[in-house]
Amino acid sequence: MTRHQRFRQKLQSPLLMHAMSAHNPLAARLAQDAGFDAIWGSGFELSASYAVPDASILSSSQHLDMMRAIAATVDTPVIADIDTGFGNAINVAYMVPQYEAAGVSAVVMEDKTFPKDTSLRADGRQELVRIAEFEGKIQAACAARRDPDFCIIARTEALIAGLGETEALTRARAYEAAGADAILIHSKQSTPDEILSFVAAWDGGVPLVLVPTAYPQLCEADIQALGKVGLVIYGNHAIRAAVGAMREVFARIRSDGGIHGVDASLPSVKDIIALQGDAAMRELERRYLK
Ligand code: SPV
Ligand code: MG
Repeated sequence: MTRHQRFRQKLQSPLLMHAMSAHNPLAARLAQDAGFDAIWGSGFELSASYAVPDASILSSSQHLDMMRAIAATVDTPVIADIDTGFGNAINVAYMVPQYEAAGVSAVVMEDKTFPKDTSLRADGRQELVRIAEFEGKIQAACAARRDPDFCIIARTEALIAGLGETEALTRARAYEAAGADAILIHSKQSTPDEILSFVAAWDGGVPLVLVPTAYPQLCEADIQALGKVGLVIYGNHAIRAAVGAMREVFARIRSDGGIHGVDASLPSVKDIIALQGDAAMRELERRYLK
């Protein structure tokens, strides 16, 4: 079974799939080792790793190159966060085959205007495109894919933009009709109420996708019990874990005046060399360095 087939089958199965964010191949490898079903190629994380806002500042090629590097490193399916599709339906038609060729198994495209602002920013600029315009973008994405198992996930930001559940449902239904394989419904409320209400009202045939960053109390068992959600995405936990760990270690080295206090608690250099694929290189050495 191909990686794309595995992803599609799991997305459509009654079992909830989980995806962990990654901003580089090393983070993706750690997520794979931890047992996540998929890798979330997060635009937020990649932007943060360049220390720029998640506001269409990075180019499509920067994101695409990272997705290619991640997909080449792990066997786990990769879901690429293509933001707004980098323009209109024409841009989408040109971008989707490139993501597919990069080895990713799915793209998530959101119904905001380009350039976007990130969803969870307080008082962010959240403007949505017309429903018909986004339908065209979904249709362009579906028509552009070459492997029928490559998934197109449509994301509505109606709740993020404060437009309410009726608008969110209208959009989600329209996006399913336009060909989306799943609907990502995002919320930045600190309780899951808004999302739970949307899920209860969802009458479509395709699975929902949740990103519970703002309402972390909703755990996988609760989401699985809802029955309509196929995928939960942990959107920024790789970069937040990295930032927290680096801050702590850097501060300790400054306060200790050296690395003696942190050394024993850090992953060893041997561990990092193993993560770099040392076993594979040793095999190449054994075979070919004569
Ligand atoms: C991302 O991780 O880039 C996302 C999820 O799109 S969020 O940042 O919550 O919008
Ligand atoms: Mg994003």
